[in-house]
Amino acid sequence: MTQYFDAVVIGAGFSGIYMTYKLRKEGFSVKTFEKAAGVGGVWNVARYPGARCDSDSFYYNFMFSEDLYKKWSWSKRFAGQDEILSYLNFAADELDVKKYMQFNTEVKSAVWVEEHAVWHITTGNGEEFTATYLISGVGCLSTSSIPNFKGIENFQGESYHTGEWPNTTVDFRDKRVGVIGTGSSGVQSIPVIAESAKEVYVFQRTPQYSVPARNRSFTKEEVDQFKDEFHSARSVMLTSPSGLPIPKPTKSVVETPEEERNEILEMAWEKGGMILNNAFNDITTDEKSNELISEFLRNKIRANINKPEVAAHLLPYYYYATKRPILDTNYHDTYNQEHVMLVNLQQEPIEGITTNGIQTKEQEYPLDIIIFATGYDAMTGTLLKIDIRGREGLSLRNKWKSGKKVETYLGLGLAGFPNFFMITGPQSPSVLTNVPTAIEQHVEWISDCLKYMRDHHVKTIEPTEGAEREWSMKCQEIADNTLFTKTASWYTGSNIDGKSQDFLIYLGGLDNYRQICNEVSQQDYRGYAFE
Ligand code: N01
Repeated sequence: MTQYFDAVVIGAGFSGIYMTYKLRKEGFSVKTFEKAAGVGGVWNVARYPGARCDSDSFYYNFMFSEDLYKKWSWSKRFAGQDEILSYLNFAADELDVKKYMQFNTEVKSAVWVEEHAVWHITTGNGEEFTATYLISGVGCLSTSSIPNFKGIENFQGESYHTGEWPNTTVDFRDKRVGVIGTGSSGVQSIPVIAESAKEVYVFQRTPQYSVPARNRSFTKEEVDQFKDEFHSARSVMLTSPSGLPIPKPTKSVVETPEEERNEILEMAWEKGGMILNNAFNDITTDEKSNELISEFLRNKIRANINKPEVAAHLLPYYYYATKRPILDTNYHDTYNQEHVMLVNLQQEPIEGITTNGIQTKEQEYPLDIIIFATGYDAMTGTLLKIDIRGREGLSLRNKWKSGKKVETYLGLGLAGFPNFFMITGPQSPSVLTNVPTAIEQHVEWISDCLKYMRDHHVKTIEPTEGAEREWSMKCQEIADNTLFTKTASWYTGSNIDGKSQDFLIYLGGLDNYRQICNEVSQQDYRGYAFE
């Protein structure tokens, strides 16, 4: 017999854990499906060497509960993957949600059944469920992407994608290792791999700006201080555009006198973390401002690399921060080591993968291990792996198919898909904020919406097409007034062949977004249709 739940949640990362807890607390029955063997989402699978979060650990956690917050003590300024995974297990146990979760279960399809106003959900295990509400907590970066290199299947050595790292130790000793990709994953893993590998070849298509993380262990006094400052930090997080306890920047780069600007930049560089890219208000909107910061960062690279001919290949040229800002630990210094070689793919593109290694236009690089740090089919990729069908059989794959604009309402809902909600969906602030803060806002909004529906005997809720179009245009308009759309990145979908080129993140800031969502619910869910 098909089991019924009020809500089915997909994914047991930050989103799924909090959503499950909230729904149970409000008295809804819930089943949460997770493909992996446990909670953690991306932190359960991106176990590559050096994997670490680049939001300060005491803010990269749940903050809806002071009690929960104070029970956990982070060991370092930026927590590693293993510590974050332990934290998420701790949080799921404290909130007692694992009993509502079914692991090792991939949701394959979800079909809206008009007659009964329920979602019919099928899993990879062949089980079937029905639910009034379907809630996606699949994450923004959970579908790995490996480019379609010619001959990839012929490679005789080991190969790994950073986002699907095995749960065992990969031994780099005496190995020739090739890393393709220099985004956050490549930049974090390359210095760690270089510690033990015999030779490391970095296949770089786009050189990257990077700021030192300046990671370090916390003292007991610092840990206590974070806990004491819970309320003051949280109140800034709830009103800042980034969701971090960093107030809205007020200074323009170009309008700040050179001496003062350099002082601010040097201070931000020394403190490390995301301070630098949050120090001014026009880094991603004004070309001159952006160039001043970009050149500051290029000069740091020039100063860091012993060989000017290598430094020349490492100098980025795109607008700083229009790809995801990167924090590193000894990334650029790594190129000063004799056994670390940079291969500039702008000069010698990859032609294919051979049995023996990587073949570029210039030569074959023999390798024992290839690491694909080549990123993700972000924002939409994971949802599109599930066959989701709304009213009259409307398929999400068709709604968002290549060549069509991706449209959502608030990044939360979709016209034609009743009672379907997305946590950090496309066109919400998500990845351009501190993600757990964005997740908490969405989970609370969705939970309030379901309570409203229950209290008002509403059977279905669904965005109108007009509201969806308006929101999507608004997101694109905001993005078009920035430098973000001038750079090819996973924000724009350009890293995936054939994907439509839309800017998939709301850039108006989490503070404004929160206010808009609150107005929508206060105005009886403006932009939604009820039945
Ligand atoms: O992936 P990416 P990532 N040939 O897409 C290159 C989050 N994250 O896994 O720039 C050769 O950023 C590609 O080159 P180019 C974070 O939000 C967070 O590193 O397209 N190269 C690029 O260098 C991050 O932004 C953390 O020219 C190819 C790289 O592969 C997001 O995840 C840690 C290629 C992909 O970089 C994704 O980061 C890790 C090809 N055909 C991840 N195709 C932290 O919290 C792609 N590339 C610290």
